[in-house]
Amino acid sequence: MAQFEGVFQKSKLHPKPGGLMLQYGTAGFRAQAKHLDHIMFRMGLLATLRSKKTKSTIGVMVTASHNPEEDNGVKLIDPMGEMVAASWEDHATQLANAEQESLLTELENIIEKETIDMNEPASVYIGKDTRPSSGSLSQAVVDGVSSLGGKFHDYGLVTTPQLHYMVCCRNTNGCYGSATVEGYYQKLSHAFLQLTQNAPNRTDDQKRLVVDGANGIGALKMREMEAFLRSELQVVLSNDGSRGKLNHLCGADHVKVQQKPPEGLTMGAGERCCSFDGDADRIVYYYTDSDGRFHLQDGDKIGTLISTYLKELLTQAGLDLQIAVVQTAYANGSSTRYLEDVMKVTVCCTKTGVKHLHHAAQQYDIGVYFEANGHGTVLFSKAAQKQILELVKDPNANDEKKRAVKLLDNTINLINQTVGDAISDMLVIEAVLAIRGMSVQDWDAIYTDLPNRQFKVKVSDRCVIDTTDAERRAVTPVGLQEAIDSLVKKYKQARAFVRPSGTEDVVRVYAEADTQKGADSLAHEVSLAVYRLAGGVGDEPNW
Ligand code: G16
Repeated sequence: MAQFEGVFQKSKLHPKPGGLMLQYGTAGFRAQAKHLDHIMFRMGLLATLRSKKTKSTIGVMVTASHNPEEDNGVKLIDPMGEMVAASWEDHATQLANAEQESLLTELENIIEKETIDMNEPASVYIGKDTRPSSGSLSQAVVDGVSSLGGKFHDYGLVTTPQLHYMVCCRNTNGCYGSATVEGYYQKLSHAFLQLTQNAPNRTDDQKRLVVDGANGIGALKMREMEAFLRSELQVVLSNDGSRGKLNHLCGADHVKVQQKPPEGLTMGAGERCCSFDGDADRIVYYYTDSDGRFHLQDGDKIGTLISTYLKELLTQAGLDLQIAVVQTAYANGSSTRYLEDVMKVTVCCTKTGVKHLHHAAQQYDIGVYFEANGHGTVLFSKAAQKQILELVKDPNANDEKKRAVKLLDNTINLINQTVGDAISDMLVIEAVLAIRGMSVQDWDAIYTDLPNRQFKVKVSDRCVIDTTDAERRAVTPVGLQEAIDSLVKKYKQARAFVRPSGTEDVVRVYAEADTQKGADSLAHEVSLAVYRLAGGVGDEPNW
């Protein structure tokens, strides 16, 4: 234990409140910021161990993404920029919950289980969002890393996907790009400008996009990036953080769940708008029509737009690559039907959380994954990228093939393959709309969403709900699934499911039906069933 004397001393500055237990959730730890100082210190320790184990740079992002400003959280990033391996989530929970006096023992347990050579060097990249608590919490991460002798690079304010990108750039020795914020802007903007050359004569109106920055880091980074886009995209930035509160009545989560525009944004009829979330790893698009009706293009519509575009290019390029779309239980039934029946692409469904979708998407030549909430990206297998590159260089390819494969190559460079990225996704969508000459209305018309509704229910312990079949069915508490099944039967084209959130202390309820009234009523009835059978607290759900 003598080698951990430094850890022991430093840990006294970041003591764990006795009895406080937190779980590694859908995307890391998330709670009120005041409970997280010891977690950050310990995640600094864990990232250092993970770095020694993998002999690579590891990322630690201080953010609570879509949660309210008072919350905070931490996401750990593995060497290729993906979410940390599931097997280390248990280590994270063990280390986070060890009482002060058993911290070193827990640390040693992990070192032993993972056979970590403590003589290996360690390198950790750190980033943070704009929450008032993020500064001191990221300092706690720094303390954790340094107390175990690790080296760190603090990027300060960056979006979550930017940090994922940096980690991947570093561990590929620059093959993925240069590990600087400027390198990120240059790589993406170059690809975007190349792509939009294929859509000449666009008017200023067509280049204009209203962006809701959720009063977060995405707004700051969008401002920095604007100059790189050379007016090919004319961003009108709202909720830029100069006045409003982070994620408050704005941002991608608010827009998706409430199905209405954010506050603080002026939108003309028919105008193309989008919202980022608090750490800019999610995006949704929307517009209002001339009757003032709100139309949402969520993650399902984004996945459909991008996969249609890619499939068309593959056909034009004559490339036989398998393309699949990965969704979750939240995917609108209409989107799944469209993808399977009209587009004839493979669709698979995983549990919520990009870590699950990412792994499923890795099984295909091209895996397009999007959660309905707007979190997603596209993965190209190494073999697929090789085939595309070979065709780019093929002197015998005809003009149609050449054009298609060049577009594919630039699209790969525009996509942040490490994780869902609001800025990168936005540029891909803008490029696809421009190249295909589509308006936001054309995009919306690809298929019509089934009306749907999401609610949250407070229960005393959300862990009493266990689910199966990619969260589409509840296994416990007894009787809940039977209750949902009989409620669903009362409505047409209906579906409903419940699951415990992994980022907020609530149970999430999703329902869809043939009418909005039906979806609302089904969601309400299912919420009541959750409240009664799963230990609801406070007033009965109302709407
Ligand atoms: C995180 C995850 C997403 C997930 C969302 C909600 O998003 O990265 O994959 O969909 O939480 O999860 P849950 O329903 O379990 O609360 P973000 O943008 O908040 O990091």
